[in-house]
Amino acid sequence: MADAILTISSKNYGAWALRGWLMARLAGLEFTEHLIPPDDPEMKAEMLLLSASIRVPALEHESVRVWDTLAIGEYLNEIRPAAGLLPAGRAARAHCRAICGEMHSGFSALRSSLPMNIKAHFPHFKLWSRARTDIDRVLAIWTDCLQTYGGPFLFGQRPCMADAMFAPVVTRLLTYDVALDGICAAYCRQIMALPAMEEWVAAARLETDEIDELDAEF
Ligand SMILES: N[C@@H](CCC(=O)N[C@@H](CS)C(=O)NCC(=O)O)C(=O)O
Repeated sequence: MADAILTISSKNYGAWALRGWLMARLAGLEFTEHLIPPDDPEMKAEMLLLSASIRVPALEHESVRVWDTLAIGEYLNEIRPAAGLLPAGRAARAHCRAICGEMHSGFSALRSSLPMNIKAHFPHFKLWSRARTDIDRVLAIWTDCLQTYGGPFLFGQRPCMADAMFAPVVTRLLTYDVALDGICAAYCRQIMALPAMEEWVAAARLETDEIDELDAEF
């Protein structure tokens, strides 16, 4: 019996769900996955019981309920410190929290005009200029981290909270066929090759739910 329950939504469309799920995997937490389909009419009522924000991911562990991805990441780091969800050095930890915060609160043009849709592929997708600005900032963050900490992950040898926060951006860049330089393309390959990511993507591909407005190219 797992000692935690993680509530998530669609694996194909659920970018925040992916972030929380990947953090839990990176932390080595044993958890039962509770998947609420996005088109379930009872979804909001069920989610309200689990997450005060009526949003997922939501984690339940030893009677503690945590919602919101950043809070889940910090909580996982407290209960599994050896997993290194946050980097060891104080300066690197501050840097990691800063870019996680930037992802959590920003990049709205990228998030709204390139929604996560793992099953889809839109070759030659035309980027809106504000989305281009967001993508350029993300790529600058990645390049800075990879050069500062030596890769192959953002803060060095092992994936951490920041890699989980940016994982749905990696899938979006692939879905929307965004051209990348060698450094960022290699980073995307590293993320997609994580066993947990391979597992998530395989499950996303099997999902049959479709949200039409997210499947349209716009
Ligand atoms: N800031 C929240 C965002 C969570 C979020 O928007 N989750 C989406 C699914 S991935 C959701 O629950 N959507 C349901 C809704 O908007 O009603 C977090 O970091 O967890």
